[in-house]
Amino acid sequence: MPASVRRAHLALGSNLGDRLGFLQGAVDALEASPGVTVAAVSRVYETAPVGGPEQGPYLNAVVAIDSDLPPLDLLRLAHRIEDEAERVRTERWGARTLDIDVLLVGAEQVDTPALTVPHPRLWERGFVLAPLADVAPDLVPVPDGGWPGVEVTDAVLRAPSVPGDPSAGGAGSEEPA
Ligand code: A4P
Ligand code: MG
Repeated sequence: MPASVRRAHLALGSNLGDRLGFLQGAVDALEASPGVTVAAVSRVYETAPVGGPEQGPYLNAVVAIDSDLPPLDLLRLAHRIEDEAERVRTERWGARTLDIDVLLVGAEQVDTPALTVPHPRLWERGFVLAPLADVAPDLVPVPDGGWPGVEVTDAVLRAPSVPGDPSAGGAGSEEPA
């Protein structure tokens, strides 16, 4: 029996270089990955950095995908896409061009040194919860006033496979042409 397709959620973050370009590159790379369908893409948030050394603000987003890939394969895919982003723009040490975290893979639970799913810091981070609430509103109650340090932007990530994506120009678009 083939492995079943289920919904997974990946977090994207960038605070170096062409931040929006790196997030779009991640969406494009996911679209192009065999066995992966992009189902929804959140709005783009500008967020104050949490933890780590002093660094610039992030752009964060969440992508919902449908895939039959096991969680570890999704992590490997995430790392491959991160590596490609870093190859495009080799920056000095410090903040990263692209971070992709595996937040949720259906109802699966993984607890190994290489991978923990659900992501262990998922529920405490506004920069993850705000975009996750866009694509999975049933999972995330939005607090009054939103999350501190998290601001929605006007930027839009294109995902041609997503119904209603204005950039796709297909049926279901909510925007006039
Ligand atoms: N790993 C284990 N579980 C997972 C998972 N569910 N998803 C392991 C992804 N990776 C997972 O991650 C380090 C190792 O975690 C991986 O090799 C993998 O085997 P990494 O992405 O290489 O390094 P990192 O991201 O610097 O470390 P870490 O601990 O994952 O940090 P976080 O939690 O990702 O936080 N502030 C704002 N505003 N926006 C951000 O996006 N991101 C971070 C990074 C900190 N502050 C931020 C943001
Ligand atoms: Mg990470």
